[in-house]
Amino acid sequence: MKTYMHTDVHLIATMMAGPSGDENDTDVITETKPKTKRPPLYKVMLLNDDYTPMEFVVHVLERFFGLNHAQAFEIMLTVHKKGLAVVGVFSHEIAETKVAQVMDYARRHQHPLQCTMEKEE
Ligand code: TYC
Repeated sequence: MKTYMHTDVHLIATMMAGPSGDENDTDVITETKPKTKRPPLYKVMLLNDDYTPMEFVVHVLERFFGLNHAQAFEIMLTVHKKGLAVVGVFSHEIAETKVAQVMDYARRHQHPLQCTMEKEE
């Protein structure tokens, strides 16, 4: 189980030289500031191929990515024309699940459709 809590430690040192002539007092104050960091996000991408039917890709986008038919058709066409497209951005665990679901569904239907994930910059 990963956590994304980071802590910065700032050190503040003050040399005290009072009128007493005491030059040796040293106060050291340590402040810790908890810093929350958002977990990394992952792009899930669909890759083009020459064999998977367009209607199957549209169905996959509706079924696993919650897109309506028009959105799904548009993204399918982008993949078809450009070679690939980002179909969603998720946490590592959700992205892995989406990729596995799509790959398994395509395999069961004997289509070579490929789905991959990549860490967002
Ligand atoms: N290029 C495929 C065809 O012409 C359609 C297709 C689109 C396949 C998107 C994969 O991710 C894909 N039948």
